[in-house]
Amino acid sequence: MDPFGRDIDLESGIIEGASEKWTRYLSDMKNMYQDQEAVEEILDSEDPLLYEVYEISVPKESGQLLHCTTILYPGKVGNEYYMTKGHYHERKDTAESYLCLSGRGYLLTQTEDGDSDALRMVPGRLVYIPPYWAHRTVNTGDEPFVFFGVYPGDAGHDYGSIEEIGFPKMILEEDGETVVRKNPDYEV
Ligand code: S6P
Ligand code: ZN
Repeated sequence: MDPFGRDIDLESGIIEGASEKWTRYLSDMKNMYQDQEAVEEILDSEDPLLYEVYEISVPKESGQLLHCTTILYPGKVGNEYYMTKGHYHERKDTAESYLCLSGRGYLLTQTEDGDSDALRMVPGRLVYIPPYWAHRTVNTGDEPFVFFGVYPGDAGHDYGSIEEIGFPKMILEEDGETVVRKNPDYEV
């Protein structure tokens, strides 16, 4: 393959040109929110789009780098903000960097040993996800939360354990404030 360039709109996160795009709706991750009554109530009337991911197409091979933007929309399910599903990389020894382009939110991380963290993300802030750390993002603002990510081509995604146990920390709105709370349902 030859070197190439792509244009990324730093506000909207849209990548022009030959990129792949995929989307996730509330129905795709309805069991991952704590307030299941709130989930059912929303799904009775609509199935909101939670986020879109644009990915620049390169071979998913060792030595390549994948580049993507995520556009995570604002909203809540009960008092829990819209979030991504979250994953480990299938090849667990692969890292990832996120650069926040617009909006605001949090990066939640965890390891299989039970370590966890919550890092704030604002435009211009880079967060680094070392190998072996699962990662999820949360939109705590009123605007789309947009970030750019770079990770190894052969990293892959492992959603399995996150779908079952979630993350140790959750980001909630309480009395108009954004708070980081321990996930009461989290068990290793
Ligand atoms: C890929 C990278 C992001 C996420 C995206 C959606 O390694 O971390 O592109 O895929 O933010 O999150 P998720 O957890 O649904 O893949
Ligand atoms: Zn990742």
